[in-house]
Parts: sequence; structure tokens; C-alpha cells
Amino acid sequence: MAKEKRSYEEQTSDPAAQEMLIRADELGIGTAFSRADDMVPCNIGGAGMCCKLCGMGPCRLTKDGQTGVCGATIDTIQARNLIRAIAAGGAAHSDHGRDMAFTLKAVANREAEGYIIRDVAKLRTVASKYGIPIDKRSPEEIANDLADLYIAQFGQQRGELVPVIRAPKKRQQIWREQGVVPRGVDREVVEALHRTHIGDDQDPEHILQHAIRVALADGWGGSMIATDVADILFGTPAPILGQANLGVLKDDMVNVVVHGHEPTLSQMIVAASQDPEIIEYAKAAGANGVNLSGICCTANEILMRQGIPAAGNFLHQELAILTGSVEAMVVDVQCIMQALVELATNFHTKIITTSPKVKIKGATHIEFDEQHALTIAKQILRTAIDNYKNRGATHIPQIKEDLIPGFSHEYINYMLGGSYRASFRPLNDAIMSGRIRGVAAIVGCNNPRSKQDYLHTYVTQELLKQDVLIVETGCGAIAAAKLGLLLGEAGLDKVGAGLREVCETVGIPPVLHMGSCVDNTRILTVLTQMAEEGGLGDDIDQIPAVGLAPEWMSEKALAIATYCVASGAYVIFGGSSPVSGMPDRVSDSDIVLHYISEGWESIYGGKLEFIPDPDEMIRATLAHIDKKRASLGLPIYDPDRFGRSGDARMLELESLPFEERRKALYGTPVV
Ligand code: XCC
Ligand code: SF4
Repeated sequence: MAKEKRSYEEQTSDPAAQEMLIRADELGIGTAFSRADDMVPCNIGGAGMCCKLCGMGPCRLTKDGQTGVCGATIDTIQARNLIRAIAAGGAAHSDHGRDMAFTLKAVANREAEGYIIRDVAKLRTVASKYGIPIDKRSPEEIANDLADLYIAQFGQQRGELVPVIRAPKKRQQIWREQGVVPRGVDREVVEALHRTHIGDDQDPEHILQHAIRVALADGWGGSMIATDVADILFGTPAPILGQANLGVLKDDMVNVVVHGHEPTLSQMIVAASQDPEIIEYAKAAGANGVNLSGICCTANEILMRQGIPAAGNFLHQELAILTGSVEAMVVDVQCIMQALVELATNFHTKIITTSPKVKIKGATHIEFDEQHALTIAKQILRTAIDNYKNRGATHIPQIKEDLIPGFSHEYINYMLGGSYRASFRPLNDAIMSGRIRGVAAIVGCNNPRSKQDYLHTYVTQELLKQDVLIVETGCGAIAAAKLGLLLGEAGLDKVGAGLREVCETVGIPPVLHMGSCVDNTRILTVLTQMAEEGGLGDDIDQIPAVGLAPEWMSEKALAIATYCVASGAYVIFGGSSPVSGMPDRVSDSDIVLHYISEGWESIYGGKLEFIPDPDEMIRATLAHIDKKRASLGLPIYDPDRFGRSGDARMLELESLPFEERRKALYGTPVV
């Protein structure tokens, strides 16, 4: 039975998306929004109660005390399903990291066309963390060693994943005591698959302990490597002006949308699009040049570094094509809907797959290879330009917002103290005094099961009012960008007074865009540096901070959640829980649900909870922040204490009678 169709306003809070959904209906074309309305999610699989790990099943456990044919209990089945999802998510991030490491190796050996080592300073900093000699060595020599070290992390069989040494000392100790320091990225993923084969690990807590190890191999391994190498090759992000939403598409230019996750090809497409030869070619085709924009995390990668506009987040991929203005959508890996190809047949749009790992029936495949990167990028652009003449009627919503992305942890460090005094001291001080109540990381996907962008932006705005500094990545960051929340001055009037004071003093927006999904590792680094700076305890779990993914949908999000929990963070997911069990049967004996929350908290200080209601999410976030403040002995957060400095306050004081002014300034004297 199909669900009722939601109104456009119920499907998305983004006016540009609403406009395109109306357009889709006029054209009689379905999207993920309408398919979500038609497809009732399976409540047995959704709650983690279906096992299809062997041919005796699938076994669906819907009754109390029921087991699978092999005798597997509901808890074992939920734990196995969860770890498999985490392993898949971690594999996706990490395989991206592996490819980045191989690219670094190729660049170091001058085998990669068009690439250079753009951030030598970061290369030297990262290499010296691992004891790679840097004195009197060329960037290429250092990069070659770093690439070898990074490549080795994937296939390492024994010992410890090297980047783990970048976590706080105390944290490393906990991991060692628990035996969850990853040995090698691939090994942990393989072991997760092995353990969940029929007849293997059937103790849910034991399975979930390995889930921590797999997730750590992602967060402090594959993803961290991906971020490091992207910065070294393409530059560490710093604030830059960008734009977001479908209005960035242009009627008079060849629109090329890059979508997916890896920056290797998209960076080369950016370079190629500015090549005079390509601009000439576009002009000869009657266009004013090539207009590049991005979707999902490929968008974030080039937005953060070059200011290339983002056409939108996950649920915008189909909407961009519906504008009729996209000559080519160039995709690499992850979060690419198969529906794009069928949708594109209604228009002239070419879907171009580029990864050797990703093909979609009906798409054009132009395989990317870093040795001929620039040549291939130009070939892709020429294909798009040749397609310009086939463009029919267009409908581009005239909606876009400015934003300032580019807050790498290096930049945050720098902005807080300048070149000579770069440090996290001012941030820690602001939290300690209570000007900033705490920090929330709002990350993750869009999910057509909930109103697009609504949970992201509602939670963001409400927490800002409570003086919570927000950092964002992934599709959540693009959601905030589309609403104009990633701009400095704009919107500061809707921000708590203390936080506003800090933002105005430092000159930053109250929501910091820190990059793509793999860049959640930047947040780990920020938290580590905050812990090391002092005043907020000596480990991540003591910092008044919370991670949220209000509209999650991908397995990668579950991997991120788990490595953040293992690193000490309280993580709140919106939407539905993959381990909920039947809602009417949730009880104290629900092992998995309790283990990933209180169980993990007792070991790692972090916990994972699924809270669908946004107000409850906000309440839980603030309660956690206040709890952490209290255990650090920090003053109780007081919304009226700060933000009344500056000229306005001086005028106000001057208007007071002398006695009252004295009292306001110095308090009541103790006699
Ligand atoms: Fe967006 Fe990274 Fe989610 Fe995909 S997974 S929908 S955040 S693009 Ni990261
Ligand atoms: Fe059923 Fe057990 Fe096979 Fe899973 S592993 S499908 S529970 S018999």
C-alpha cells in the first residue's frame, strides 16, 4: 500500500527544490521525493530484525524470543547488520583514502599529469608527525615516503595503524586497553565480514567491539589519509567566497555538474574549465564558457578550495538535471543515484561515470586515470560542450545564497591567534567563560524520508540561539549554506549574545563549513587540539561537544558515528534507528540499543543514540553540553552574562545614574 503523497512543502524546506518538484510533476517525472512516498520502508529490515546472511533464511524475527533457523537471536542479528553497514561505510571512505595515497605516490614520482604538491607546509607537518625526515629533502622525496607509509596502512597485518598517534594520549590508552586499535584498514573490514558470516561471532557485544575497531580504521585511518592528501595536493582550505543552490546553474553557459566524493578528477576539471582552449571551444559552440558546479562532497571539495559553487546536496542531484540546463553530470564514487540515468533520458544531459569502480547502465563511461588527468578532464569537458547544442527548454530556479566555506582545522587555529599566536586558546577560553556554551558538529546526508534540509537547519538555528558554536560538513553544510547560515554578519542577530561576541571579535560565521564527509576527521583534529590546549580536560570525551546527523541515510554516516563515539563524542542521529527493534517491544533487554548507548559510554565516554524529534535532539545536545561543563567545573551557562560589551553597552552605562553605573561595572561592594 502506497503512502499518501506529501505536499512540496512537506518534502523539502528549500524553495528552489520546491520549485523543481512542481516542475517534475508538470513533466510527469518521478524523483527520490516521490519514490520515497511510493515506497513504504520495510519495518522489519529497517529495525534490524531481518537476517539474510545465509541460504537457510532470510529470517525475519518479529515475535518475542524468536530466533533464526540457525538459532541467531535478534541481538546477534542487529549487531551483525550494524557492523556490516559500518564496514561498508568505512570501506567507502577508506578506499577513497587509498586512491588519494596512490595519487600522492604518482605525483611524487611525476607520473600524474597536471598535479603538483600545492601545500608543501602541510606535507612537511604531516610527514614529521610520523618521523619522516624533512630536512634538506625535496617535497617529492617527502611525499614519496609519506605515500608509502599511507599506502601501507591499508594492507598492514599487525601492529597499530600509524595515524592513531594523532589522537589524545589518554584516548590511545583506552583503545589499547580495549584492544581496538586498528591493525590495518583492509584487515579490519575483512574481519568484520568474516565474523558476520554464518556461524561465526555470535556475541553481540563482541561483534560491536570489532565495529569500533573497523570504524576507527576509517576515522583515524582511511578518512584522515583522504583529508591529508587532498590538502597536500590541492591546498589546505581557507575561507573563500562561494555560492550554493540551483541558481548557480547558468542559462548562457555549458553547465557541468561534478558529483560524488573524490577531488582528484574534479580538481582537474576545474583546471581544464579555465583553460583558454576549452573556453574557446565553448564559445565556438555558442556558449559563454563552461560553468562548473558540484553536488554532494565533490562539491564540498572544490567549494572549499576554489570557491566553485555547489548546485546542491544529495537530494539536489536529480533536481539539477530537471532544470534541463545540465550538459553533463560527471560522477565519481558514492551517493550517486542510479535514477539519474533514466531521469536524464528526458533531457539532453549526459551522465558520465569516471571511476573504474562505478558504472551505471545507460551512462557514458569515460574512465579517469591520474596519469592522463588533464587530458581526460578536457575530453570530458569537450563532450559536455558538444552536447550544448542539444539543450531544450530550461527552468533554473533563480535561488542561490552566498557562503564562506574553508574552515580547515589549520585555518581555525590560525584565525584564533594569527601567524604568531596560532592556537585554540581563545576557543577554549570562550567555552570556559561560557561565552560559547559548547560545540556541535552537524553533519551528514539528506534523506527523502524527512523534509529536506529541515532538521539540519532547524537544529542549527536553535543551537546558535543557545550560544553553541556549530561546525558542519557534507550535505548538512550545504543545507546550511542554502539558507544563508554560512555567512559572517548575516544572521548574527539570531545568534546567542556570547557566541555573537566571539564571532564578531574573531570575524567568523557562527557556522563553520569544514568540508566533505571524509573531512569529519578535521573535527577529530580540532577536538584533539582543544583537549591538548588545556582547560577542557585532557581527552575528547570531556569537551562540551556533540555530533549530530539529523538526516542521515548512508552507511558511511554510521561509520562516522561509530568512530566519533569511540573517540569520546556523544552522537545523535535523526530519522530511524537501524537497531530499533519493534517499537512496542523496546525493553531493557534490548542488548544492541543499550550497548551502543550506555555500554559504549561506559567504555569510551561517547554514545550513539537515534532521536527522531528535533526538539528532543536539541534538548539532549544542551543537556550533554551542560553536563560536561559541570564535570569540568565550568560556570553554569548563563545566556544573559555576555554579549553586552562594545559601544552600545557603553552608551547604556553612561545613561545610568552614578550609583547604578558603579554597581553595574563593579558589582555591589563587599563591606
Ligand atoms: Fe551527502 Fe558526502 Fe551523506 Fe552522501 S554520504 S549524502 S552527507 S555526500 Ni557522506
Ligand atoms: Fe537465518 Fe541464521 Fe542464516 Fe541469518 S544466518 S539467515 S538467522 S539461518
